[in-house]
Amino acid sequence: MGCGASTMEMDERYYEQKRINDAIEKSLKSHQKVERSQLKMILLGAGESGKSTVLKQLRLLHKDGFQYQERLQYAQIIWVDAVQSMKLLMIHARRLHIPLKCDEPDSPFSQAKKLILRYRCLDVGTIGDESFLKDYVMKYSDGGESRRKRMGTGQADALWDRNLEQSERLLGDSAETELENQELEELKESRPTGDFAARKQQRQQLANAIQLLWAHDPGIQQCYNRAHEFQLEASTRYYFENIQKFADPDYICSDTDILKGRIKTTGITETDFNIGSTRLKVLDAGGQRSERRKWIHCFEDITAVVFVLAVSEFNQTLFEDERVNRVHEAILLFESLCNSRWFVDTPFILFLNKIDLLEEKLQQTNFKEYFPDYPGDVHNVDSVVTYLERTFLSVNRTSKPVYVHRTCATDTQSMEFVLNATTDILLQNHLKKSGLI
Ligand SMILES: Nc1nc2c(ncn2[C@@H]2O[C@H](COP(=O)(O)OP(=O)(O)OP(=O)(O)O)[C@@H](O)[C@H]2O)c(=O)[nH]1
Ligand SMILES: [Mg+2]
Repeated sequence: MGCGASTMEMDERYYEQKRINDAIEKSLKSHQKVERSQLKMILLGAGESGKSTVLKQLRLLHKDGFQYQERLQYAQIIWVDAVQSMKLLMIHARRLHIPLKCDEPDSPFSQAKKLILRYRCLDVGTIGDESFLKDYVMKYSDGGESRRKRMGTGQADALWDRNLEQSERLLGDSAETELENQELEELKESRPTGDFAARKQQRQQLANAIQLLWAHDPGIQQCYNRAHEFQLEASTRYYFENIQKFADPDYICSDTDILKGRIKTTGITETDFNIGSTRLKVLDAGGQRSERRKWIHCFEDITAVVFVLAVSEFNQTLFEDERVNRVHEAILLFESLCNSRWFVDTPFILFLNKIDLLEEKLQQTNFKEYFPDYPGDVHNVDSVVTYLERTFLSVNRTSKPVYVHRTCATDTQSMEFVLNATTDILLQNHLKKSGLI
């Protein structure tokens, strides 16, 4: 009778089905676990390479963009950076023996020069909390300049950890600090009651002066073309070309302005994103030398490293050490990170950033002067970038993949594509590691 055989068959089929169901359930559970688990991506690279700008693009793409307060703060920062940049161009023109039209007496140009040089950058009306104001004073007070450089090397930081007062005496900084403290107090006091109409008028005159010198003093343009010989903000041209809107004390920054604006990162910031069902934490680390000692504290459990290189900076030196070429420094930094024990099998994504500025620069600069073994056409952007890409990939002594993207971090449209590709890589690698694909 077939009854016994059919029971056995049914048992077998039942157990087979159960095995399959169990396997599917297990796979589903681990899939859910992976989806719920948080991926961690860290942005690394030298100072000013564009890490925070990449983070800003991620915020535009996957979060609610920028807050009102932030837009006000950037308006203030950009205005002051614009005036400061024009001052720097005048000062360095003199050092580089570039004749300036504004040095000729009794002309509208010399009036404009006086107005700009006399302007106290610590303008009333600054918005922000205590720590923002302190950074602001540090950045723009006359005494802050030398101290900022020393802090960039980490020298001042180390001493400050031990004893602030003693270190200031050692560094001969007490006068500078006193000046900064005084300026901070003045700034706080003047905040609510500044004469708004007078300030608005003063800013308008300054904006006109900057516009005049930028457009009609050939010496200023000549000096700007030699800006790689000193330290000038990367977005200076943008600030000058839009100076009238930044002069308005009521101006609220657009997304593009914020992408162009610069606030140096100190420490490491963490931002959480939800991308589909995946949670992604992005760490943005300050890139100047003094900041790098903090990096190691967050190297654990990193899903991927995004290393940002500013390819346009091949003829510039570090802010914190003007004897060191920025791209040479970045190669050494990339080599040590890529081969570090922390990231043995952590995928790296290399952003060859500031491609737009490289294009501009190669029209008038000989790349071979800075990289003598470069074999290609010195004005060919593609060839130069390929050379830099090969140089970076050649220092990877591990078997892990290094994915490469050419980027312009300030361009939202192209960054959307790059960032989607980047998060895909992250997810794929994570699934692979978890044995799910
Ligand atoms: N034109 C252009 N400017 C860029 C690009 N990427 C960044 N910048 C500008 O470069 C400046 C520095 O960028 P940040 O993102 O602050 O640099 P960072 O790497 O975070 O610098 P640290 O915080 O000091 O480590 C900003 O003014 C940006 O607007 C780019 O691809 N093209
Ligand atoms: Mg930054």
